[in-house]
This record gives sequence, structure tokens and C-alpha cells, in this order.
Amino acid sequence: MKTLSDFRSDTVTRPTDEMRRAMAEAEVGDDVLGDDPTVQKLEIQAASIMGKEAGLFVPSGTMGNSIGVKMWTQELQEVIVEEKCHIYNMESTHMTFISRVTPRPLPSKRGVLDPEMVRSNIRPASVQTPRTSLICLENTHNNWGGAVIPIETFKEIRRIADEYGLKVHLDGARIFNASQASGVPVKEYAKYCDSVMFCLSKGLSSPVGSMLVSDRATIDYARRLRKALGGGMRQAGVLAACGLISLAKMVDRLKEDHARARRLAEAIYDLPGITLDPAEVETNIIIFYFNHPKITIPELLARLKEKGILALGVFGGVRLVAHKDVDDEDVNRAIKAFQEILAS
Ligand code: TLP
Repeated sequence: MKTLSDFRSDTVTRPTDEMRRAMAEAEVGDDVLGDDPTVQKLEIQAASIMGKEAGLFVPSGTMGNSIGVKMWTQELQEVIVEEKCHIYNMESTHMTFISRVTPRPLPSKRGVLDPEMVRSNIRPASVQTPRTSLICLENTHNNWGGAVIPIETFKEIRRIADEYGLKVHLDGARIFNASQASGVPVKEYAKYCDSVMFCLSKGLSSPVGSMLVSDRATIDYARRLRKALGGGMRQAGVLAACGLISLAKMVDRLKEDHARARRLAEAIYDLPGITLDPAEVETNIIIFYFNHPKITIPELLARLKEKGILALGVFGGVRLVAHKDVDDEDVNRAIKAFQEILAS
């Protein structure tokens, strides 16, 4: 058995053997000079899957979202976000640091924004207030335990955005998880957004990389922004080669991760200290709140680690993520560890 079963994130997935071989064989060139055929293939493929004109390969989801916000905004403007979203909470304040815009966080029901609340928070330019220019969505919603945002919300937000002349950017780090769980094609979600960022390096198992897709003129501008942020990569085809395999081979298997996350949730939700509704585990992320008379969250994490299970402390709770590199045996081991720690 492996030493540790790592449930901290799907970012811990290692590249597959096929990816390692593809890296070795990839045709490459200087991508900043526009010479890398493998990167170009990936960018075309990503754009086509999302139904957009053009794509840009970026080193990380954070850079994709940073560029996504920057390309649709100017100083003295405001961006509507859901209050627990990744862009606002976990990307080192790039909204203010890079784009110099103010975020307007709104509460939600498990990540689902109320369109009427969005409407009532849109501000026209005035001498005193910033003008709203962008709405950011996230699907699946990480901090809401991988919740899937319904397509109806996308439609309604789009309608409001069009009414007020706003842009919509989707943090679709795990949009393929959303699609696998809901049956809604990724293209359908993307249709209601002006730009989409999605990650290759999470459940899709690439070692590095995310994609930003949009219309061609905006991606041309995004390419300049990527360079300005230091994200222009040279022989990046060795990484793009993995991305192509992610898109071709790793999407359908995300369902296995969802099933494992649900099985784990169903086995631990009623243990002492845990607050969790297993029915709310729609994709690969479990977040439970933890309040135990004798065990703190850091103690729980340490005791799990002693039993070979790695989990992450988040927002007063604990996060466990299923992915390619944890199998049924790892899930059984995690269930046993939780039972031994909490049921005794
Ligand atoms: N999320 C990471 C951590 O930052 C928490 C994780 O382990 O889940 N959007 C969403 C919804 C994300 O979950 C993440 C990464 C990103 C963007 C940023 O991607 P990277 O890590 O590639 O910059």
C-alpha cells in the first residue's frame, strides 16, 4: 500500500504514463514567437471544445483568472463576485493588485447567485461610485464543496449582463466536473460567458497549465497581458502535449471521482463532530464543518495523517477531494481512519 492517500486536492494528480511519453515526443518551438505547434494545437482544441474563437495556454488557473479580470475591466470599475469564490478569496488579491478594480462580493445559496440580487447591485458610473463592468461566476464552486451551478443561472446572469452592458467571466477550473455531473455540455455553459478559464492540472491530471478562451481580439490582448505578467513560455509544447491528453482521455473518468467522493461522504457524514449532507456532494469535493468536544481541526488532520490520510483544513472545516490518484482502496482506508478517530 502507498504511504499516504492524498485527498487534499485534485491538484496533486501526477501525469499519466501516456502524458510522460507525449512530453518526451512533443514537437516544440518558441511559443512567445508563435512557433510551438503543440501549444497551438491545444489552444485551437480548447477553443473549439468551448465553442469560442481562440484560446490561450497559461501557466496556472490564477493567471488565467487574473488575465480574465484584467481584460474586461479598467480602473475605477467594480466586479460582482460570489462571496466564497476562488477569484476573490484565494488568488492573492489580483483584482486589486493587478486590475485595480474593487470586488463586490454577494452572498449566495451554495454558490448560486440570485440574479435579482446581482441586478440590484449593478452600479452606473457616478462621481462617487465605481461602475460595474464584470460579473464572475465559478462552476463547479470549490468553496461550496464542488457545487454545480445550474445552467438556468448562467442564462439569467447573461440576460442581466446584456441589459447593463456587462461582461461575464467564468472561473471554470472544474467545468468538466460540472458537465459530467449535470450532463450539460461545457459549450453550453461557455455560451453564456464572454470568457472561460479552465484547468488542465486538476482532475484532468496534467502537471501544469490552464486555458483561457474567448473571442479572437480579446485573446490577442490576453496574450499581451500574459507576457506582461511573465507568463510567456518558450518550448511549452512539452506541457501542452499533456493538456491534449487531458482533453482527449481524462474527461469521462471524472465520474469515477464523483462516485468515490459520494461514497466517502456517505460513510462519514454521521460521525461525531461532522456536519455534512452527502446528497450535496455532487462532484469530487467534500467539505464538512467540524465541531467536536475533544478534537480540534488541526488535531483531526494530524491524526488522519498518522493513519496515512491527507486532508485539508478550510473555512472552519475539512476538505477531501477525490481524483485519479486515489482509488477505492484509498477511500476504504480513509473511511476506516475516520471511524477509528471519531467513533471511539
Ligand atoms: N484551487 C486550489 C487551491 O487554490 C485551493 C485547490 O486545491 O482547489 N479556480 C478554482 C475554482 C480553483 O479551485 C483553483 C485552484 C484555481 C482557480 C486556481 O488554479 P491554480 O492553482 O492553477 O492557480
